[in-house]
Amino acid sequence: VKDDAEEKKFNNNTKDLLDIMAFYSRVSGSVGVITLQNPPVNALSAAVRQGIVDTMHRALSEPEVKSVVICGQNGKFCGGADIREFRANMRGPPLVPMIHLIEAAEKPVVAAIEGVALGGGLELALGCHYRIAHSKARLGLPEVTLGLLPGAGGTQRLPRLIGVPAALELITTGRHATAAEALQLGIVDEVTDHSAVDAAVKFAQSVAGKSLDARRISTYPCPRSPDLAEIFEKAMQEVRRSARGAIAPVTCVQAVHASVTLPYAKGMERERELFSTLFTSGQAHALQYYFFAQRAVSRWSTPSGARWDTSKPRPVHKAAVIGLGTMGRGITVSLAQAGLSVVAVETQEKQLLEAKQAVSGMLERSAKRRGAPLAHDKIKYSCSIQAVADVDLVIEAVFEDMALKKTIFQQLSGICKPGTFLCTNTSGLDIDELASQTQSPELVVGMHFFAPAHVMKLLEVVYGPRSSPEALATAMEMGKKMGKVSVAVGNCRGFVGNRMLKPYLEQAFFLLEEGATPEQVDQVLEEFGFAMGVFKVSDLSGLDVGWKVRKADGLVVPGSTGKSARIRGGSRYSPLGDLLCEQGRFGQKTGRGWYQYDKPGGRVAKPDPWLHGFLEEYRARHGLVARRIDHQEMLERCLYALINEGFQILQDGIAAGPEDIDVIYVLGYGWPRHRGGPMFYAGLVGLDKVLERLEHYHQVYPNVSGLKPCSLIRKLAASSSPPIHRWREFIQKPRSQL
Ligand code: TC6
Repeated sequence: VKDDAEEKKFNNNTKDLLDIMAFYSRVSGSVGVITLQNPPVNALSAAVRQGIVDTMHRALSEPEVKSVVICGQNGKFCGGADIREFRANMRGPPLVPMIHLIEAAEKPVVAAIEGVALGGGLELALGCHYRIAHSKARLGLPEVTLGLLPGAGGTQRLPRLIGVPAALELITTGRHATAAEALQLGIVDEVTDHSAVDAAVKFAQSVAGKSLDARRISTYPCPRSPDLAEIFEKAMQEVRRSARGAIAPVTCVQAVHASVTLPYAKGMERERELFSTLFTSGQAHALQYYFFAQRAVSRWSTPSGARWDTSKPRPVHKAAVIGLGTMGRGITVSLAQAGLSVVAVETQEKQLLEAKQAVSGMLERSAKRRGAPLAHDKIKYSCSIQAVADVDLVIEAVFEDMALKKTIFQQLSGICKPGTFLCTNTSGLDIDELASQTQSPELVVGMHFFAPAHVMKLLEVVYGPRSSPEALATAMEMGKKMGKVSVAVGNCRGFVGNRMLKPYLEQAFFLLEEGATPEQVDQVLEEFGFAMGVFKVSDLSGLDVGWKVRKADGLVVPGSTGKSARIRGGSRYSPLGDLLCEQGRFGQKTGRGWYQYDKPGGRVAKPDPWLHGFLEEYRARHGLVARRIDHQEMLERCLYALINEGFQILQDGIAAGPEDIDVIYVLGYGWPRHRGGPMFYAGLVGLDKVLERLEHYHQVYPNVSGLKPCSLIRKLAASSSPPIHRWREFIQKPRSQL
């Protein structure tokens, strides 16, 4: 129910802002120019929409004005609807009639597209009669990535303009097209290397007074071909396969289908109907939360009060990578592609040669596939660690072995020029222990890359208790330069990602002991939306990795029997992973693990009867009676144990906020993006419900510490489960660490 006084106040405010949100001017006497003004991306907020409507009316009513240009300030046409408004009461003129007003105009309207025309921004341009783009502009309908469909006529106009197959591809992937591609597809009429606004004004003058009958896309018939039914069937199969449970891509196909089967007006009704369903869905909420979370993590802070806006990064021109195994190679490629000079060090000549060839191949492949720069000449290879003497930053990427890493840090501390940042690509070792090997511990930080390092977007930047804010800021900035999403995390065993993985994996092992198979557990997780279940991932990354860590921790006791075999330090322990490794089953690389593969290095996982027999024998040996475990229990135990650890991490101050954890899980661990991340998911399920289930499982399994609800989740649930953006208020500030 609208509050009249409030509405009036809003309208007055909007009126005050009109000149700011859509600026009107007259150019060359006869062209009305409407400039969207809403930094940073000229999103179509209520005030901008109001501004467009008002200035359009003005342009149409002024007899001197013969044509109109719509553009955006600061070289950006428009980034689409204002996503921040989606969760508030929608006000101001709606987008669809606003675009109709433009399309129906009797004076030609030309869109001058610079920077971006995305989502509602492109839909606005499609309502114009002509489109001129700058050669560097990017155009697209990315609504699907926000759990929506292009609901301002995009699903009805784009297929009419460029045909069904191309429209389907752009709408269901949400990808951005370059101006050159947009020209080739027929989305824009002209591309210029100079000012698109100047070109559009000239163009507008040239078309003034011409008939617009053939320029209104909504009046076009949708291009038809005899294989349309097949095209839709294939598109539907493809989105169902790749969407992993996301509903928006499927709904996008349905909306485009309406453009072919229904007249325009009816198609628009169908678009609105489908849009409304998506708009209120939990998935749209999750994806929009994730959009802002991914941007929020760059505004990092630490418990000691160091912050992104008060800590200055130092420029890095030359970097070094020590150790050219799989990770070191990927990091070298990323650094070189970011334009840095790189010294790549591997002490064994043969390995160095192999690495050089591999890195060249990786550079060539990513140049071919993703248009990345061919940066061979940026890299200098060396067998000697002395070669790093003049670099600004070193990333050590040798084996995950503390003794070896310590030796290297001692060497680096002596070799490098003063002030060189020393970073380690460890996935969980103590940063402080490494820092203590150097003369300047404040220059040491962790940079935890994910394999393959030149492809994966995530970087955990780990600050130790003595890392300086400048070192942290520099590593964060380096990540950004490499095209990564960097998340600052505190120093603890496994940091954020791997620390949360531990209780999750533990539950998966326990489920096998109690009667499940790896296939059943994986199926439940894949149905939830994970790209791969926990056992398939484990086979892919190698079972020996965790085994090595457990051995170093003294958890592996070969040949142990009886009750003690399944207890460590008073807590339940499953030796199943250790037993598989003892059999030489390391996963894909040995052709056997939790599944079997046709050969070592094979990728297609098949159920292994040997493993099923092994599990039966194991249960019999330990007096365990297999039971049928339902899907709900499997899912809850795996996910809630992981989420519980996430709350503990927040409470310990290792992650600054839930957004940091969610971004790490989506980008690094295959958590389905349309579920927002584990912490968002917990909020969506309801913290009281998650707490109740954890309490239940902890009662059933009192010796599993991972199921004991953390005090933060209790505190939040007791405070009526506040929305996720308020959780930080409930986290007690730990004592200063930096
Ligand atoms: C739609 O149009 C639906 C239509 C149908 C309706 C019926 N709204 O990414 P950056 C903020 S759905 C609000 O760091 P870049 C962003 O949060 C929309 N805010 O910059 C950030 O704020 P912060 C379809 C937005 O240069 C700041 O702007 N459109 C919006 O790396 C800078 O952003 C899209 O999906 C927005 N639409 O990339 C496009 N866009 O500084 C979404 C950005 O407070 N946007 N912000 O953190 C993008 O993909 C990128 O922002 C970009 C610019 C490519 C436009």
